[in-house]
Amino acid sequence: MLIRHPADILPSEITDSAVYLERRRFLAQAGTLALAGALPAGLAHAAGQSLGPLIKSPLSIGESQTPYKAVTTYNNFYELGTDKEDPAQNTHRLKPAPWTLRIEGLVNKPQTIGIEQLLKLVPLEERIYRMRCVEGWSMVIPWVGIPLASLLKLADPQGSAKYVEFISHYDKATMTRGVLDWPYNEGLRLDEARNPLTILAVGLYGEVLPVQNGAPVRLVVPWKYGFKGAKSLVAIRLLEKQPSTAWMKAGPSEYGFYANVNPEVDHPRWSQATERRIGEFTKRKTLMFNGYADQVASMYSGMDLRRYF
Ligand SMILES: Nc1nc2c(c(=O)[nH]1)N[C@H]1C(S)=C(S)[C@@H](COP(=O)(O)O)O[C@H]1N2
Ligand SMILES: [Mo]
Repeated sequence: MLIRHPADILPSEITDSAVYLERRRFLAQAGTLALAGALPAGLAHAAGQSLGPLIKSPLSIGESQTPYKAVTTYNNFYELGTDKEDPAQNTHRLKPAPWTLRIEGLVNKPQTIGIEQLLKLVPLEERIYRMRCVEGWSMVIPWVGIPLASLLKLADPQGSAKYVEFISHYDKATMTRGVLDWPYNEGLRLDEARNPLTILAVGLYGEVLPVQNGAPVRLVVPWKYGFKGAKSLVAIRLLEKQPSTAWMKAGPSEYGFYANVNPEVDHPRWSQATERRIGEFTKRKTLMFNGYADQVASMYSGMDLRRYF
């Protein structure tokens, strides 16, 4: 018979993590449980654990935030199922701890960083970002993250590095087979990767990232369609040439490398001019670069954004 210390049992094993979090929140509000410290050590990196004091970023937007419940139950994470409700129900298929992230390729100082180490690298920031899926829905999510630029600096990219590839975890024993050419991967130009808006997210709503949102660490690029934001990253690779991506391979005419939010360039099968903000009924007009044009448009000056879609 196997007897385990309660600290070794992940909350996702006891109950769905979202339910767990709601219950913990209730307990905290009721004053029966202090937010940090009172939890057993084994829960240190479980979804819902508070990430402590955060820097409030001036890059945050002021629009009303999409409720926690919607952010964590309406997800695209095909490895955990292709319906929006699947990822939250299949969190047991991905174990976010222990976890390491490699930074490799054309760098002078390759890194293998444990998740706990990553959390302490630079002060964590809250970044409230507008997010837009290519399917036509949008959310406002208060991410917790670190600027990707600071991580890249640590690895010291070589002069020949021009692109960055992001590779998600994949385990064919537990995850979806077929659909895409796994592992899920994405890419950015090095200047896009270094843009101050680009972050690696480790949390949302001030707490450790739930599995369905890409635990323990995922990319967030708010001026691009959501598919750029590769989840549950195991490697970041610096390259000389533009990498192909899982979605480009699956549908080259539908999913481009740039993936900049552009209401003037339709998806071949639907218009991209409007979007439905989750929780709202009337559609909104989609904004150029998802509303971040002031911060990012200069990176694309002189480029034909219909060709480089
Ligand atoms: N590994 C991986 N990353 C992924 C996806 C995926 O299927 N697998 N889906 C992408 C898409 S299409 C979107 S819109 C966002 C959704 O992120 P969210 O569910 O956390 O809002 O994740 C992106 N990252
Ligand atoms: Mo998406």
